[in-house]
Amino acid sequence: MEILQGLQKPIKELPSKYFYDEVGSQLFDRITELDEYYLTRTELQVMQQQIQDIAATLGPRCMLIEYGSGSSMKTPQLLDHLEQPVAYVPIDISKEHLLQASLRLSQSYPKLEILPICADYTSNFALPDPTQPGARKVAYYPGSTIGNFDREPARNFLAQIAHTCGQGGGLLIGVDLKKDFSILHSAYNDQAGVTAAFNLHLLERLNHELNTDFQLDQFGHYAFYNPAESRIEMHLVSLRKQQVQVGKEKIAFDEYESIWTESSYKYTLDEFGQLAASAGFKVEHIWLDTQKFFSIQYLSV
Ligand code: AVI
Repeated sequence: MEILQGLQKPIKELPSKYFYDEVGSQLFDRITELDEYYLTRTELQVMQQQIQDIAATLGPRCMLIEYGSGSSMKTPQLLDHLEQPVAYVPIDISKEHLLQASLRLSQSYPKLEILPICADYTSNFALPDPTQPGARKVAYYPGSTIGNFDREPARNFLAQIAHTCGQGGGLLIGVDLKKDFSILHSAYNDQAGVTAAFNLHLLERLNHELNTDFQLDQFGHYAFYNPAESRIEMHLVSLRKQQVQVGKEKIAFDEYESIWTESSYKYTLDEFGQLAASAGFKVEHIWLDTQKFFSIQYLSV
């Protein structure tokens, strides 16, 4: 339904959350290893270099709530340095990843209470109570995934996190920053074509899971930085005039008409500070790499 509605809009669009099936997630993992895709590498470097300070800022006895935890690959680094963490709450839509990760972590951290939640993390899920009462709630949202939200949804989502964590709680978040457009452009137009494959895979997924007949070689990957809107826009452009069957409907494409598949907003530190403030957070601490490409920020409620 959401898919059909998106394709019937005057400017066609598909929600970027549909990228992440098994193959899409593997393609994304490959993106994170690309030379051009500085985000993951830089966030990891900042995290490694500043981990003592980050852990000290988060403080003792917190309940760590990870939004979109996936395989919880980044979590041990944090858990290893936190002082007496009380509980870890991974939230992810993929049950398999969630349970595998929870099992793995429970073996490595036998004293830590692990309370997985299988849910769309933007939905209104109920937070479980840890056995030990009185822990401060600290949310963890790495990867600059906040950049994939439009402005108003980003504010609403951050406000929801602030509400979940409550007074005394906080959010540790990775935020990609504005920079030279050519660096941004390369990050979403890699030489090896992995980002193009990731984008096109969305159509392949629709063909498999819905009744659609997109011809993959009749669409092209197109990503560019839109400075007026401070975002990378990713599109799939129809290479000819064509019709695509979507269930019982036929969707008509003009030559060069596009489907908007993703936005990735880039912020200055001031802009993100304003967004955080409008959602009820105060920026307590910012950690940066030497080139100021990427920030890790601790926001308090
Ligand atoms: C998940 N997210 C932060 C990625 C980004 O950079 O916006 C998704 C992505 N799209 C293309 N390349 C990576």
